[in-house]
Amino acid sequence: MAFNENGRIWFNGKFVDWKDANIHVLSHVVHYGSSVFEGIRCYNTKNGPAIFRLKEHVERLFDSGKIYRMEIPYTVDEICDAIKETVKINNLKDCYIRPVVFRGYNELGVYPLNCPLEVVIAAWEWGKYLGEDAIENGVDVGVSTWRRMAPNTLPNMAKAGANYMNSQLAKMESLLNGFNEAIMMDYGGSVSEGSGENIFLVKDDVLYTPHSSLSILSGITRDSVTKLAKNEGIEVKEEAIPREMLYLADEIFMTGTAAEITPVRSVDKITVGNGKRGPVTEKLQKKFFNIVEGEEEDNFAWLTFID
Ligand code: PPE
Repeated sequence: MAFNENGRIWFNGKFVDWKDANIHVLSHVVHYGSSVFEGIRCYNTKNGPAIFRLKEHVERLFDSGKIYRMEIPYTVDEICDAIKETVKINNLKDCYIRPVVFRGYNELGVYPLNCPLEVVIAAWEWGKYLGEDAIENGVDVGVSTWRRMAPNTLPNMAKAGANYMNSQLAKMESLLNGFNEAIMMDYGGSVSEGSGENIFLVKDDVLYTPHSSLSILSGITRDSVTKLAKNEGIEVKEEAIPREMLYLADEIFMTGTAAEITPVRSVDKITVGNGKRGPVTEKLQKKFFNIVEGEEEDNFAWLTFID
């Protein structure tokens, strides 16, 4: 992943040069993690660049803001337009888009409401999140000793910067232990999600994923995969998944905007299935990539074209 530092960033309604998109070190967000953000992908389909599920992402940004009493001074449509403009002005085709809303500079102290809200949209090229061959060959994951946030601690439904301190702990631990990614349990000990992905497993042709009450971010890729699977006649169950199901599953994959659909080939050094991408995973990947690459009809109306 490399930034193109010649790019332009949308900063509170205006485009500024990449190097000028700065904030003060005493901004509230730097000290207390007071931000909410999104990660969105734009794909270079054969009919031109198109953003995947733009409106749903922007609506989730506003939902995250609402939880933290952040009144974003733009409409959903204005942010959608600004995102399209950001891709366009930077001449990007395949890219990752990062809108972020945060509490800026005025005073310090935990109480945030006297600090101004700042809204920023940046975009850059970001290849495969978990490695170039991960989509085909899968990744090795470890169950983290860190759990996902318990209810009444930090709201998992908000995609808040502060949540990613938890993700960082799990990610560092997993990489230092020789894995590619972590899977965290929820406070009750059942499977929750990865540091930046939701998780699915296949057992006897049924697709399982942790229910939204199990400390997950309600992923938009998760929702897309669920819809694709149902459309293919695959049964999908959202429920509590015990840890040991990870060892017994026929197939496991992780989903996220950055990670897309990435197979898991081992958990805690126990091989998943036969250690290769399974048929259900492959089928769903194919459907997903066909849609985002424009090879197949966009029947779900998931794509917003830039031009
Ligand atoms: N759970 C977490 C904790 C998470 O961060 C993501 C996305 C998901 C689930 C999947 O959500 P969705 O993208 O709507 O399908 N993680 C974002 C940030 C990754 C990063 O390293 O930064 C992403 O994939 O954009």
